[in-house]
Amino acid sequence: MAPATERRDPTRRQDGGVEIPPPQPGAAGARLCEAMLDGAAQAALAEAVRAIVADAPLYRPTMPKTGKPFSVRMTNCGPLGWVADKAGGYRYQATHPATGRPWPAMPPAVLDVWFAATGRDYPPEACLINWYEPGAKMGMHRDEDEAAQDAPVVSISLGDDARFRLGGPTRGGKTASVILRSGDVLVLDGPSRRCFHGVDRIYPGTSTLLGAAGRINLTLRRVTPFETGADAPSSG
Ligand code: MD3
Ligand code: FE
Repeated sequence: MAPATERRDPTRRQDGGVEIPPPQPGAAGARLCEAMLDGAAQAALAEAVRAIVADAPLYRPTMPKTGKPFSVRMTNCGPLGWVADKAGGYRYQATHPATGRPWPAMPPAVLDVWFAATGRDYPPEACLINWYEPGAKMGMHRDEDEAAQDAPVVSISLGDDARFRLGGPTRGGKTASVILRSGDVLVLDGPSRRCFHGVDRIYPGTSTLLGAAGRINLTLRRVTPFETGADAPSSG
């Protein structure tokens, strides 16, 4: 495994997946890799998430202006984590907002999924871990706190099914809804990376993976553009 700060030889080609039919112009490039992770891989990832949560506990973010709490609880792993609170707004930072400690490392299996699913040779910097209990949802939004808007985003689903919705580059208009199941990997590349999206609901009891109703989503993102050219770090 190459260190997460270095480029990797992209010998593992991207896992194909199936494109989600774009619901609007400007929404192309969303690919669903169904069952990319088998049961054993899902169980191993769930265990890795438990270890991360033991070190970096789930917390409930709040909206910047209103202070309204999210229904989803969150934590992160990797060099950077996405956090949100009324006082500081939406941002990336290297430490947990409650413990002040650095985020735990990204598990190698998570990096494997990124490289296999994207075909890119640079690593993600942030892995946001979302915990949906029954009734939790995520309203339509864009991921726009990353300078690296041209890098793909990868989402890994574990546990109960969820209804995911993809819109277009501006708010409103037609959407496509897709059920995300445990072991599915969703890749947002190209124009879809900048599109509105959300999670309407989860379906409690559709998976036994987690031993309780609920869903975990891992969202892998590049935050800062990876340097190219003569000054780029080289592996080996
Ligand atoms: C489409 N999470 O954390 S992941 C998020 O299932 C987020 O927890 C949802 O949206 C979840 O920001 C959806 C799939 C996803 C992630 C990023 C995207 C879809 C995306 C960025 C652009 C377009
Ligand atoms: Fe998002």
